[in-house]
Amino acid sequence: MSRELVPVELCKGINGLDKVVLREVRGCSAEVYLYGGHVTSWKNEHGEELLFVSSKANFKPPKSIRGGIPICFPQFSNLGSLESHGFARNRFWNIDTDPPPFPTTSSNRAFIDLILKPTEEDMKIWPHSYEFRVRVTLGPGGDLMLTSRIRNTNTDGKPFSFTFAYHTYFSVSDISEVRVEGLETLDYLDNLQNRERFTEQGDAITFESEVDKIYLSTPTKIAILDHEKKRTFVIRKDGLPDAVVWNPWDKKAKALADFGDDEYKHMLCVEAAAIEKPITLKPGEEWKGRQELSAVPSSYCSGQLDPQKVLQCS
Ligand code: TA6
Repeated sequence: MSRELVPVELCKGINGLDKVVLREVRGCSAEVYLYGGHVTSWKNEHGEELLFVSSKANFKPPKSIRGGIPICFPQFSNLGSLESHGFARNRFWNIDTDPPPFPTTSSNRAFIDLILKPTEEDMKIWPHSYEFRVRVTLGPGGDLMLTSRIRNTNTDGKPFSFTFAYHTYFSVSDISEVRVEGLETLDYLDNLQNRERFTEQGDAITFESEVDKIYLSTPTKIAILDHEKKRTFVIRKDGLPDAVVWNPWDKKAKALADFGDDEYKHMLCVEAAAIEKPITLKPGEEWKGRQELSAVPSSYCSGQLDPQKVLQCS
C-alpha cells in the first residue's frame, strides 16, 4: 500500500516529537502530536492547510504549541489556580491501545485514540485521578472530529470539576474579510473587560480589533465564512455549550513570543468550550465533549455567502 493511503501512521515530527498522521483516500490528512494530544494539521483533498500554526510555534516541552487545536483541561484560561489553560496541552499523551467501545459504527479507519492519566507530579497540583481519552477521526469527507471522554477514577470518593475548550486556530485568508455566524444576539463574557457580561448585536460578527469573548449557551452549529477563500468552516459541537472567539490583533501579537507580528491577519480562534458551568464528575462518572469541523466551499450551500443557508445546510 503506497504511503499516501496508509490511514494511520506513527512517525517523528518536529524536534523528533512523536506524531500520528491520519490519511483518507481522497487525499485529506491530519496530524496529531502525542505532546499535548495536539492536532497540528488538517488538510483538504487539495493539500490546503485549514488550521493555523504560528511560524514561531515552539515544539519544545514544556511550552504548548501555538496553533492547531490545543486542548484546555482541567482549566480554561486563568479560571483557577493552575497554569493558563490547564496542563493537558503540555503533557505527553499515550496511544490508547485498548479504548472502551466507541459509540460509532462507521467503517472509518483514519482515527487514533490517545489517553492522558495524571502523573504523581500532576496529582500534587490537581489531586484527582482521571482517564482522559480523545479520539481524533478524519472522516471520509475530510471532516475532522475530536471526541473527548473524561472519567473520574478517584478512589477516595471525591468528585472533581473542570472547565474545557478545544482551542482551535482556523487558518483564514484575511481576518478583516471573515464573518462568524451563529453567535448573534447571544450573551458573552468579555475577557477584555474583566469578563463583564454583554449581549452581542444582531448581525454576523466581523473583526476590526482585538477580540476575546466567551459566548454562552450557543447553538450547536457555528459557521466561519472566509469570503476571499470562498470557504466556510462549520463547527458542530456536543457537550460543549459555550464558544470562545479570539484574535489578539496587532499589539497582543507583538507581545506573544511564539506568534508572528502580522500572523493575527491569517488566524481566528473559535473554541468549542464548557466554561460558564464547570463540569462536575463523581467517581465512576464520565463526560463526553465532541467537536466536528467541516470546510465547505461557500457555494456548497448554493446561497453563496448567505450565512443562514450555511447554518441550515445539512
Ligand atoms: O482563548 C482565548 C484566550 O484565553 C485568550 O485570552 C488568550 O490568552 C489565548 O487564549 C491564548 O492563550 P495562551 O495561554 O495559549 O497564550
